[in-house]
This record gives sequence, C-alpha cells and structure tokens, in this order.
Amino acid sequence: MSVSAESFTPTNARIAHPAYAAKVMDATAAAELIQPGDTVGMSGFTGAGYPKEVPQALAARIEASHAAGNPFSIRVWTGASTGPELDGALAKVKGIDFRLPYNSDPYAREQINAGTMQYIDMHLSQVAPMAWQGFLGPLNVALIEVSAILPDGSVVPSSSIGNNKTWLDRADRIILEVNSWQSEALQGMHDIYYGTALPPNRVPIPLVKPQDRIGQPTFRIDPSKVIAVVPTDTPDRNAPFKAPDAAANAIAGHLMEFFAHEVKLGRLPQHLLPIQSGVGNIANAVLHGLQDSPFEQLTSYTEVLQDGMLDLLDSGKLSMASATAFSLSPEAAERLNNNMAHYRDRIVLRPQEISNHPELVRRLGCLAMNGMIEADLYGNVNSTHLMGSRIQNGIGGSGDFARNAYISIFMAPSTAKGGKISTIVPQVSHVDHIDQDVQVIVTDQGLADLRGLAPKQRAEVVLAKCVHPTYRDQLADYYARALRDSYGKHSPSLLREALSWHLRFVETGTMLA
Ligand code: 0RQ
Repeated sequence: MSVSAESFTPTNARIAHPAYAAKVMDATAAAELIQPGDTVGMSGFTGAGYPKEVPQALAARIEASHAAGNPFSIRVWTGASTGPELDGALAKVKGIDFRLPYNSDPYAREQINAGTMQYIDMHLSQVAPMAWQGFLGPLNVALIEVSAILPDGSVVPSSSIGNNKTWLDRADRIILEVNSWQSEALQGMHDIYYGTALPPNRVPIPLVKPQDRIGQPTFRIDPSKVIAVVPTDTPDRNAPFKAPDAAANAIAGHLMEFFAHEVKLGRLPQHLLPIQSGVGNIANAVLHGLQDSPFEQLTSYTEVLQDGMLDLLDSGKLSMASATAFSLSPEAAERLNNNMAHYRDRIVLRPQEISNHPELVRRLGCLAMNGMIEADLYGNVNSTHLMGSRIQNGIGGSGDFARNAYISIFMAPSTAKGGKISTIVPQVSHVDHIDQDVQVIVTDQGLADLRGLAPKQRAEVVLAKCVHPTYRDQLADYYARALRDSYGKHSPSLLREALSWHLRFVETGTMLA
C-alpha cells in the first residue's frame, strides 16, 4: 500500500519517509522475498551493523523447507565477519552455499573446512571493486541494517559501513532493517565517498589526513528497488575481550619500546603515524599499551575500532579515529551509544574500500599491527591457515595494510596450543604475507626489526629475538643444517624437513586438543 506524503504520519520515528514506511513488514514476510539460490549482499563487519531479523527468519524458512524435502541455500557476501544471528543462524541450517570475503563464525568455519561451503577469502579493500568488475556474478538482493530513514528519504548507516554502498548500488532488490537500538546520534559520523570508478575512469582519492571527510553522511538509494523495510531493536553482538595476559602485555611492551626508539632516532614523528590495529585480544592489549605510553595526539586510520580505541579517545591520547566499523565488547558498545554525540566529532566511519585503500594506507604512512598464526625464520607470515589447510578466519584487511604500511608489524605469542606449538617455524605452512611485506615480527620473547636485512640476517634476528626458549635449540639446529646442506644459500631451507615440521602436530593429535 502506498502512502501519500501529505497524509503520512510515521509509525516508527526512524522510518520517516512515506515511500519506505509503506514497505514496512515483519522479518518473516521479508525473508519470503529472497529466492532460493539468490546472491545476497548483507551488511555487517566484525559483529557490528549486520541484519539480525531477516537472516534468522530466512534460516527458519530454510529449515522448514529442508524438513519438507526441499532444501535450499543462498550465496552470502558481506563486509567481513558478522554475528550469530546471520552467519551462525544460516550456517546451522546449511543455508549458505557460498560465502565471501571473511568469516569468523564457528559453524560456518566448520562447513568451510569440511568442504561443504564454498568460501573466497579476499583482501577487504578489493571486494567492492571486484563486485563491480562483474566476474562474481549478479547481486540479487542487498540486505542492509541502517539506523534511520530521514524525512527526505536519505538513509543513515549503522555501526558499520563495510560494502553497503556497493551492495545498495549494485543489487536488483533492497531489504532494509532499521535498527532503533543503534544511537540516533550516529547521524553525521559516516563519510560515504561516491567517487570510486573502474579503470580507465579511476581518479585520485582526495584524502590526505585521517580526519578528512570526502563524501556524504548518508547513503543514496533508489527507492524503487526497496522491497521491504523491517524494524528491529536488537543489539550488535560482540564477544567481550579477555583482559590482556602476560604474553599480550609483553608484546605491547616490546612495541612501545620500538616506537620510542624510532622517535628518538627521528625515524618516526613524535605523534607517530596513523595507527592501524588488527582484530583480537593482542591488538586490544597493544592499544592499552599506547594508553600508558608517552605518545600523545595520536591518530588512527584503521579498519575496526576496538575497546582500546575508545579508551584512547577518552583519555585524549588519540585525537581521532577513522575506520569502517566498531568491534566493541557489550560494555564498550553501551558506553559508545550513551555518548555517541561526544564521539561523533572524533570518529569517521567509511566504506571498507576507502578505510583499507592501498593508495590511502601508503599516502598516510600507517603503522600496521596485525595478528598472525605463524611466521618463519625469513619473516613470511601465515595469518589464515592452521597447519596449512584449515582456515581460521581469513586475510581480512591485513594484506591491504601490510603491503602499503610505513611499517608493517605482525605479532603473536611465541607458542600456541598451551606451549605445544612454536609460532616461529622453519617455513610457514601457508603464505599470506611474503617477507617483503613484513618488516617487524613481535612475540612475547622480543621484537625482530627486519628492515634492511637480507634473508640470512633476518633469520638470525628472528632466532635471537622471537623464539620461545623451548624451541630455540631445535630451530637453531635446523637453521645451522640448512646453512650447510641447503640447495641454495640465499634463503637456506631443507624443504622436506621444513614441510614435515607441522605434520607431527597433526599426526600426534596436538591439533585436536
Ligand atoms: O585455536 O581456539 O582451537 O585453540 O588458532 O588463535 O590465539 O585465538 O588467535 O584471536 O589472536 O587471532 C591470526 C587468527 C589471530 C587473527 C589470527 C590456533 C589457536 C586457536 C586462533 P583454538 P588465537 P587471535 C584487520 C586485520 C587475519 C585477519 C587480520 C586473524 C586459533 O589475527 O584472523 O589480520 N588475522 N585482520 O590455538 C596451530 C599455530 C597457531 C594455532 C594459533 N601457530 N599453529 N594453531 N593457533 N596459532 C581486521 C580485519 O580484517 C577484520
């Protein structure tokens, strides 16, 4: 039913335009509008701003269809990881046939590793431009959480932007979830840049400082494509952070010392350079380390804002932060929501093709700090695959930043699985970041500054600084024999032994523990 503008009184203050109010329906009805086999571009980035109602209703429909002997599934594209109401709900009913570009949901992870869900793990900055190139196929539906539809029909994004601009532009049909749990004061925080194009029409992106605003605060949407609007007030669901443990604190300590040294030598400015901080507890511990550091007036040009970033903003250590999403514990999300107007002036949320854009990361000179699964003696890094074959999450934005950063840093505790596995190995079992893209490796044992070093020099520094004492002799012995017996002596390696290093952990059941 359509409503004329004159007679319109909004029933939900967040849906303040008649064309959209006329499309309001419940999640079950909206889920009926998604067809078996559809490719659905969903919002969501690290547990923020993902649709919460329609995916669950769709999962219920898929389950019922399955029980009736007509199983079906869809293809899901997102910004990055989402929440249990999306990936979890759909994966549990085997409702996802194909997924991109990043996942951290345990049910989806099991199916990906069982080989029953197709998964493309992509650099996050490349998803939108590749969707426009066309080889990923058509996008049937965009299912996007937003925080409000304004009286003039413009649409205010939610707690993440991710690829939403692209999904809204590219999809044939649009379903919006309007989430009134999200603060109204989010309005004005976003910067949606519409200047991207494919070659030969690409132009320079006019952003030269992390705080620059180069776009507009709302999405532009073709209202004729909107087929459903679903109100909700369900919170974003993020896991709480663990308090930093001894290893995380040691890593943070080594990094602070390194930054202070670089400032002293005049190789980094006093306020450092824009900080990019990856996901997880170690990254959060490093942000805590900055809190207690002598550095002031910091800026951040990053992908996600974790709890530690809010603390740095509160203390005034951080002047501003640019990202594409929040990734907050429930307590920090509440703090943000209650004080959104205060944070809004110091936070900019952007599409992920801009937050992670190689051109911008290179121009700004980001200090990139990302987690890793393992590194080898030469500084090649595996961020994604346990034992070379089982994917954990995905490369995410780590590659966007690592190759283009001013200093590219990777960090992990020196051991995994309760000390049974060394995270420094003869040769990584899967390569995400080649040694040219890795300048610093940090473990709880120490920091290896690999800049300007040739391969054998790198190996010596990694051995001396990063390896846990339990594995030091074993790795030193391997390296000594590699120096002697390797086919080539540029990056000495005993191939058979290096590759079998990991096998014993699989064969002895360590990976099942
Ligand atoms: O498995 O839980 O079964 O024991 O791997 O390990 O220590 O919980 O990992 O949360 O610190 O994340 C690289 C995954 C680290 C993350 C990675 C086992 C370990 C455990 C997970 P269990 P932790 P963390 C911008 C940046 C890529 C994306 C990225 C990541 C499980 O940082 O996803 O950087 N990075 N994005 O036991 C065998 C080893 C192991 C190992 C760990 N060496 N061998 N198992 N594990 N090391 C943000 C975005 O892009 C969104």
